[in-house]
Amino acid sequence: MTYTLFYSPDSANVVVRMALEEIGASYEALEVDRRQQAQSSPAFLKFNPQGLLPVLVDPAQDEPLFETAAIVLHLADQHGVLKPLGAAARGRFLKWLFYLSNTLHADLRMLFYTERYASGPAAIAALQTRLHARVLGHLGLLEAELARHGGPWLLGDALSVCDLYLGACVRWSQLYPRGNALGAQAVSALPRVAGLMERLEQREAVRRAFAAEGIAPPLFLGPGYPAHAVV
Ligand SMILES: N[C@@H](CCC(=O)N[C@@H](CS)C(=O)NCC(=O)O)C(=O)O
Repeated sequence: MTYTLFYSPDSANVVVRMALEEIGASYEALEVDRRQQAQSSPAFLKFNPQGLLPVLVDPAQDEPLFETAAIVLHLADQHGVLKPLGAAARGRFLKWLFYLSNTLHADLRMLFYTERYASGPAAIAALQTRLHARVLGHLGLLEAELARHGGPWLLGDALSVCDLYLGACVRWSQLYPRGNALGAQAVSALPRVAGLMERLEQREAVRRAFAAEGIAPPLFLGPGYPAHAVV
């Protein structure tokens, strides 16, 4: 059984790709050229009517999957890995996965595409300032959660898809929007989040996922831009 992942370098697909690599699942990756707006083409809209990456095709499912959190939750459930195994931890897993998706990633998206939410340079700059503060608040909350239980991963002892999702968000927050990203010092000021990033960076599967998208280390702390990313 082989999955198909639609991707563009350094887009949200990298969260799914890290999960696929960690699982050791068989998948093929098809690039959607965002420089040509291919994510809005009729052919791609059949897979995701939102015109957003990622999309994962699981041949065992009746429709293609979109939404990063839904895809990685599906993979974790199908393979029984990258999630807490005890029934009592299911709620904790879901709440943090949804927090990353609905709060941290949602605010990052608004920061990356501010021109879709505000008109004119002054309004855009003002909204970006508010969003910087919000993203820092979210990262501070995650730092406090890691301090509360002692880590090393967001859900405690074991790596989960939440850590992969958080890693991508922390990476992007230092890179995008180009010219007005948060900056690496915002992350290095959070020692527990930064420590989690260092642990992620050491993982072979994580490095393979980024290498497949043409992205070299450092991946999470002071990262650089890929050759042709359009986030
Ligand atoms: N809520 C979506 C957001 C995905 C998303 O923001 N994808 C971006 C790339 S990181 C995208 O496809 N952007 C193209 C566009 O907005 O035109 C998810 O979690 O999958």
